[in-house]
Amino acid sequence: MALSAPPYILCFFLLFMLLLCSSTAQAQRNISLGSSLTAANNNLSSWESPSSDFAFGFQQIGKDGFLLAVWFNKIPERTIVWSANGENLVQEGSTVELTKLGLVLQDPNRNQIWTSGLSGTDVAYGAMLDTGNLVLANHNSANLWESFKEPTDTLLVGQTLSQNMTLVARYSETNYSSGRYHFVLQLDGNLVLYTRNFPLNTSNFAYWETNTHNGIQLIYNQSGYMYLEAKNGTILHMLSSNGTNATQDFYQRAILEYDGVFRQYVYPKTNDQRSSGWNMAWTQLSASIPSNICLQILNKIGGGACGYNSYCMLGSDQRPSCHCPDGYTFIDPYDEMKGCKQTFEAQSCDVDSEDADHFTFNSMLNADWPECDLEYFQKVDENWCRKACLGNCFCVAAVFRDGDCWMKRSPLSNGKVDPNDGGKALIKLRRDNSTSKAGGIDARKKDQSTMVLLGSVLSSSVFLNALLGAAFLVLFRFGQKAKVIKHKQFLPEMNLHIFTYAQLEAATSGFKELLGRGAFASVFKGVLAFDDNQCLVAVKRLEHTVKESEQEFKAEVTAIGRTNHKNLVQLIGFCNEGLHRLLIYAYMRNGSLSSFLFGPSKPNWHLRVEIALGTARGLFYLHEECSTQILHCDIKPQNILLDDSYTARISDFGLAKILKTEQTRTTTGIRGTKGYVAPEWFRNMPVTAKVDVYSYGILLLELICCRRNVEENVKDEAHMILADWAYDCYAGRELEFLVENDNEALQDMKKVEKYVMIALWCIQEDPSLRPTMKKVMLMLEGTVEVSVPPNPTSFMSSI
Ligand SMILES: *[C@@H]1O[C@H](CO)[C@@H](O)[C@H](O)[C@H]1NC(C)=O
Ligand SMILES: *[C@@H]1O[C@H](CO)[C@@H](O)[C@H](O)[C@H]1NC(C)=O
Ligand SMILES: *[C@@H]1O[C@H](CO)[C@@H](O)[C@H](O)[C@H]1NC(C)=O
Ligand SMILES: CC(=O)N[C@H]1CO[C@H](CO)[C@@H](O)[C@@H]1O
Repeated sequence: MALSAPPYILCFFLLFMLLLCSSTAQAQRNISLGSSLTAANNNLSSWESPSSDFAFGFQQIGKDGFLLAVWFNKIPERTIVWSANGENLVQEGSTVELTKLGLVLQDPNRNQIWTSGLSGTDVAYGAMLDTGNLVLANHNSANLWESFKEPTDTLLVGQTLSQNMTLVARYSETNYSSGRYHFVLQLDGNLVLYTRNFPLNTSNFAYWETNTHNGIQLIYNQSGYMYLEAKNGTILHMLSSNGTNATQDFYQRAILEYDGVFRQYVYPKTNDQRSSGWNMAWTQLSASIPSNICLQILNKIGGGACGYNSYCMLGSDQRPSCHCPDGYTFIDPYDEMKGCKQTFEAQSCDVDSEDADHFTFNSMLNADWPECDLEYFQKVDENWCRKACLGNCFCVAAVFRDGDCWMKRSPLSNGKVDPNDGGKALIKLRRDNSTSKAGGIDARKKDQSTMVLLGSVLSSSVFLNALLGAAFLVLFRFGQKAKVIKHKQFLPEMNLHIFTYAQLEAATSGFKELLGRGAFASVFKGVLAFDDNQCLVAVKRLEHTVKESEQEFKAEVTAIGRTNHKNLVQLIGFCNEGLHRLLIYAYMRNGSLSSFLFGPSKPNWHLRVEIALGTARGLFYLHEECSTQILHCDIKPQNILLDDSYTARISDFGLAKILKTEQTRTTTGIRGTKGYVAPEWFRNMPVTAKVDVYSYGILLLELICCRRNVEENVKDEAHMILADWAYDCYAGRELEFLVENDNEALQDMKKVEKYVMIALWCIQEDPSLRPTMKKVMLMLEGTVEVSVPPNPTSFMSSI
């Protein structure tokens, strides 16, 4: 009968069967005994919840191995909400099996790595529920084990944290082993955030608590509210006050993040809103717990939220980030919470040493390192404080505030920047830029390895032969093949890599994602793989039409490659192949200052001050501290990039100079951008470093006022050119107008005035009246007084 049926009916029948099968598969979510999953590179098998919102299985963590986990399954971001073996990732071929004894995770050699731990009980089946709870049940459908009862760092809607249960922060964003913080509902009814006595699993220092005595459970209810409840059901403490993000429209989670902050996130379920990703749920950002961890962790023992010799600062996104003061670098750039190390040799304590003369200070406003005081003096002035610290070989920094002087000992701890503190920290630095003795030896060792490496690849490359100049021998570390490049060599110091055009073409997927385009170059996003690491880069492709000499390109690359400053974008390498000229820079996640400053969410005043300072420091470095002076010639917000911690990093420096020779010969070839260009470009006057000072002045005004120098849509025509308006406001003593509606700036009018004055000095038409970048920097930092600036245009009228 079936045979005689027309073929299409057969097809329908098969299709129907298929649909039936898949729909029963949808409903049949019981995981039966003996089921197993295997960790494999390209095999995404998992056990999904009926709605597919959650799944359980293996997730690959970089090249480190596999994590047995539960995750949000329908969103592109991998968001893990529970994991079994964060401390102990397993390799490909490992399996998890559901047995009568529960879930058992085995490595490829059948060693047991983890088990859900149910001795002697009879598991009948398991299920991944739509709530995100993974359960194991017996024949009576009674839950014997639930992932909700053994949380890692995340709570989901419907999950409760009962007494004695703990959330442990992971070590870093991508390292799932236990980190430095935990969150516990204690048996005494108090809900507490602790620093962990890493690597031990004990509590160290409580940095937030509800101070309750009868809390019985922390509830995350269906409306997205989170609160601590007493036995009789009364709410003792509300953790999240905003439950408007209904669970039917939003995915939700609350997590103790690796930075020690407990945050609640929501993610829209509908596709059209997807692009926004996970957002903080609490409308008041201050509702993250604690609101500013930088100020909260203050313990006599330990380094604080960011480790020793570093400081913690809240970014404009209200997230804490760790930074090293000038003269210090991260011990491990991949683990910024590990603290910083000095890059120079410490001051000698020998009696007749004149070492003190070799030290100076960099000042940092609002910074402090409490809990490491060496000495304390009152009723002194800043100069006295500086001298006292210079004269004490144990003093590594001093904090000066209103006549009080605290000398600080090494290592600095609990570092923070808090605009409410006021005062300034003076960081002691070795004046000459020589690094420590140890560093010197390291450098020599590296040079030797460079030469060996060089020798081995030399014969194969024409370009390398061209670089035979002795200077290049010590400057470059060659790695024609990616394999040769170790990731350590890839990071901070001046290690330029040479790439082939093909490598860069692959890294950018054929120059697909354009980040920006200028007159002479286009910039593309790319990914470079080095050993185990993937690294985002910005690849700048110079246009073929600009054909400067080979020699000059190399000289410039050398000059840029030699630069190393935290306020410059780091050049990683280059490609010089036929007509192809490309420069490879570190990728800056937070984009350009332009989009930030003129975008919808403006940076706060204190961050703008930091950016102004950082940019000034970077320019000062280019002008005065590099072996060859580098003029930027195109300072503007588009060329100031912001790194992960919103530190200003100047980009495009030196490149302007590469293009210079050809461009300056033509009278119309003004380099730079309208509105930021110094007048001497138009006037047949010598072009010096002062052109950058001019552009910086304009940038500084834009930073102060959060608006562009030229704004055509303004109510009052007199406000169209910011530089003119700013001078009018200054002369008329009505600077408040410049920072209207900016409460933070309005409360800091003294600094606003000082910064406007500095900017007015910078934009003097007469280049000789403009200060050097060094002086600008010292004025911004407050080391040098700012005198009354003349009208910037008075020079023009005298010509
Ligand atoms: C799962 O298995 C249990 C016990 O065998 C059974 O009672 C339950 O109905 C099953 N659930 C589904 C969705 O099949
Ligand atoms: C995660 O961090 C811990 C603690 O520093 C470290 O021991 C472990 O090797 C790291 N794991 C991975 C996969 O990097
Ligand atoms: C969740 O808790 C809040 C605050 O107590 C309450 O107003 C709301 O009705 C609760 N929602 C549910 C679904 O229980
Ligand atoms: C040791 C060292 O690198 N010293 C350099 C410090 O910077 C000046 C320029 O600012 C150079 O001239 C020194 O060679």
